[in-house]
Order: sequence, then structure tokens, then C-alpha cells
Amino acid sequence: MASQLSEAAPFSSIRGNLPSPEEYRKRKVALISGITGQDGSYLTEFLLEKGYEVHGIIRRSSSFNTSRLHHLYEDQHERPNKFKLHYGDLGDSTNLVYIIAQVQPTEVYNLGAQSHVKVSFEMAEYTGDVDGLGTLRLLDAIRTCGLEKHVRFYQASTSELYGKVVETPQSETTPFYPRSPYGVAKLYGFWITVNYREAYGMYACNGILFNHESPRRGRTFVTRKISRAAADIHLGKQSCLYLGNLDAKRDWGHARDYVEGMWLMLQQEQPEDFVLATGETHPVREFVEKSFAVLGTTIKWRGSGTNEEGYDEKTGKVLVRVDPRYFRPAEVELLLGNPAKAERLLGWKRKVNFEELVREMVTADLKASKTRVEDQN
Ligand code: NDP
Ligand code: GDR
Repeated sequence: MASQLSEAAPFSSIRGNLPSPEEYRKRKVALISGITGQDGSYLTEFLLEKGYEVHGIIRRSSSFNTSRLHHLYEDQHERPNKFKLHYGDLGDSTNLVYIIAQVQPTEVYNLGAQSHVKVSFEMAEYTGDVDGLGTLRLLDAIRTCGLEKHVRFYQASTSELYGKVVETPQSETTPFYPRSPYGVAKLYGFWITVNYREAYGMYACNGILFNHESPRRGRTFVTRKISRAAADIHLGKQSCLYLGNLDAKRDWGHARDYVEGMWLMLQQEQPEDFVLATGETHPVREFVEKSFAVLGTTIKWRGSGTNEEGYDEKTGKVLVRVDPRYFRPAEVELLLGNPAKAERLLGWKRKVNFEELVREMVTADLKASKTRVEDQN
């Protein structure tokens, strides 16, 4: 895809003729890996609103993978020089160098990842390659282009780094103890970002983000699986929801709030690492109860372990069952973040609370379920 953006690649060579970092950063050009994901789509909207030219890396796929960007694509005809997608992959260094040289971004957001924790146990090497080494490849592509003093870099780090509970609430000073191949790969991503900051003076930040959700959340993550099933069960399209560990506790916020925090991290005097979280934790079981409650159904529980089930208080019908297939070989039982540093230094604060998040997701899934025709791809 040759770039047609008027402001792309304004400088004549990869390593020559670069203006000072201050001059270079007068343009506002963002490059996002993982732009087709939940966070990528919200971040794109946010940056376009701020007047950025936004470039994204998308993977070639035999099926349609840009549905979360569809509305922005339409908009592209109105703003032709503001939004551009480039084929690429975090496993392909040459391609990353080419994209960076062509786009000459002022900010790079590394959101691309195999982001599913359970899947990472089945695809451990691939997850390590993309989530761990992929971060290195992107950082090195910036250096190869001679832009290490010009580009600001955001790394999508995660509360999965904390893994096994050492202390709560978890903050920037809490020791890491990842519990999955995903967490371990992201540990590499975290430290290589710190290392490039210290070794090459790069403006590089880790956002240690706790779980954040939205109606655009992937359907196999637990919140969206629940909100979607609650809507489908309510409309008689599904009879029962099967889940794994109902006792796991997560600090759930709204993705739209969190992408603003990513941007804020890149607008400071000095690069630092920040936790973004709500400071509240809720069990999966409560997400189930609150989701069904939005639709007027009260869930009661009986049994225990793999025999536990949730039933409709009024009809007695069993609507939720446990399926051990969804258990993980090693689990992260409790996440609860302390966002005090981000609140103090970035002025960041989440806006959407837990109840509002659940309501928004269930309401969106109810609306979508009423008109959904299953995709044939
Ligand atoms: P998603 O799973 O929704 O999106 C992941 C994105 O990465 C997709 O665009 C996907 O492309 C892309 N991707 C996957 N593999 C590759 C690859 N090999 N090369 C290039 N791109 C690739 O994740 P989220 O939006 O929820 O999360 C964004 C980032 O933040 C991820 O790195 C995640 O690990 C991290 N994170 C997320 C949190 C959350 O609660 N959402 C919390 C903390 C961290 P495709 O669409 O083609 O699959
Ligand atoms: P998580 O999110 O692993 O925290 O990673 P997920 O929604 O997958 O799981 C949260 C908790 O729910 C339990 N659970 C189930 N999970 C799924 N997916 N499916 C089920 O049926 C189910 N039943 C119970 C899980 O065991 C777990 O304890 C997300 C991802 O976005 C990561 O990329 C990100 O880094 C972290 O959040 C912060």
C-alpha cells in the first residue's frame, strides 16, 4: 500500500536530514500496531479528534478484520489525508522498518499482540515471538530509521505481569510474577522498553493497564462472552452460558477511558511507566449477575466447583454452568490496581464505573443480537 498522505515521509532519507526532535514533533503523526483491536479503534478515534494523522498496521487475513474501524474508513472519504492502513506484522522486521521509514511517525503505540491469556498456553512460542520479540522489533525499527530521539513510544503492558498475588492493590512498585506465556512475553516487552529508554535515551513508556472492556471487546474475553450470552439468552437465541473460573477477580474499566491515558503518557516531560486501573475489583460471578440484572433476570447460585450453576430465580431454569475446558493451567486469581500515580502526574481518572460498563455492554449486545445475521466467513 503506497502512502498517499500529503504529510507522510517529509524527510529525505532514513538517517539523513532529520530536523531537531522539537521541530520534527511539530507534526502530529501516530503509528498504531494492533489498530484493528478494541483499543486500537478507540485510540484512532481519540487521536483523529486531536488532529493527528493516524497510520495503522493491519494483518492480511482471509476474513474481514477491520470491522472495528469501519466507521472511520467511511469517514476517510471526508478526511482523506488523516487515516491510512499499512499491511504488516510484528513478526516481520523488514516490513516494520519500511513502514516507520515511510510514515515517519512522531508517536508509536505498540498495541499489537496475541492478547488472549488462555490461548497463550496453546500458542506459547508464537505469543512469545509477537508479544515479546515483536516489541523489540518495533523499537529496533525506530532505531534503524535513526528516529530514537524523535519518536515517542508506548508499550501496551498489562496487569498480567503481576500474576500471582504478592500484594494488593498492585502499583508501579509491586514485583512482577507472571502466570502465563502471555504474561511472560509481556514481561520481556516491559523490560525491553525500559532498557531502550535507559540505553538509547528513547522516550518510551509502559502503560500497565488493568482489564478494560467495551462493546468492542473480543467475543472470547469473559466480559463480552457474558454480555453477549445474556442478550442472546434473553432473546431465546441461546439456552445456557458455559464459563470457567467464576471466582477470579478483575479490576475492570472502560477502554475509551484507558486510551486517553495512553496518549497522556506520551505528552509528559519525562518518560515513565504508569498503572491505569479503577481501584475496584469484582468477581466474574458478579459480572454475570449484573449483566442478567440489566435484562430483568435475577441469577441465584447453587452447587459448588464444577457442579456450580446459576439459575433464573423466577423460572428455575439453569442459565449458567461451569465447563472446566475454560480453566487455565495457572490462574491469576485477583487483580486490583492502584492508579494514584497516573491520577497525580497525568491528571487521568476513569470516568465509567463498573455498573455503567456492564449496562453499556449488555445494552449494545441486546441491540446487536436483535438484528444479527451470522457472518458466513
Ligand atoms: P485485541 O486482541 O482486541 O487486539 C490485538 C491487536 O493486535 C489486533 O489488532 C490484532 O490484529 C493485532 N495483532 C495480533 N497479532 C499480531 C501480529 N503478529 N502482528 C501485528 N498485529 C497483531 O487487544 P486489545 O485491543 O484488548 O489490547 C491492546 C493491547 O493491550 C494488547 O497488546 C493487549 O495485550 C494489551 N492489553 C490489553 C488489556 C485489555 O484489558 N484489553 C489490558 C492490558 C494490556 P487482528 O485484528 O488481525 O487479530
Ligand atoms: P484476562 O481476560 O485473562 O484477564 O486477560 P479474560 O476476560 O480472558 O479472563 C478474565 C478472567 O475470567 C476468567 N474466566 C473466563 N475467561 C474467558 N476468557 N472465558 C471464560 O469462559 C471464562 N470463565 C472464567 C478467566 O479465567 C480469568 O480469570 C485480559 C486480556 O485482555 C489481556 O490481553 C490483558 O493483558 C489482561 O486482560 C489485563
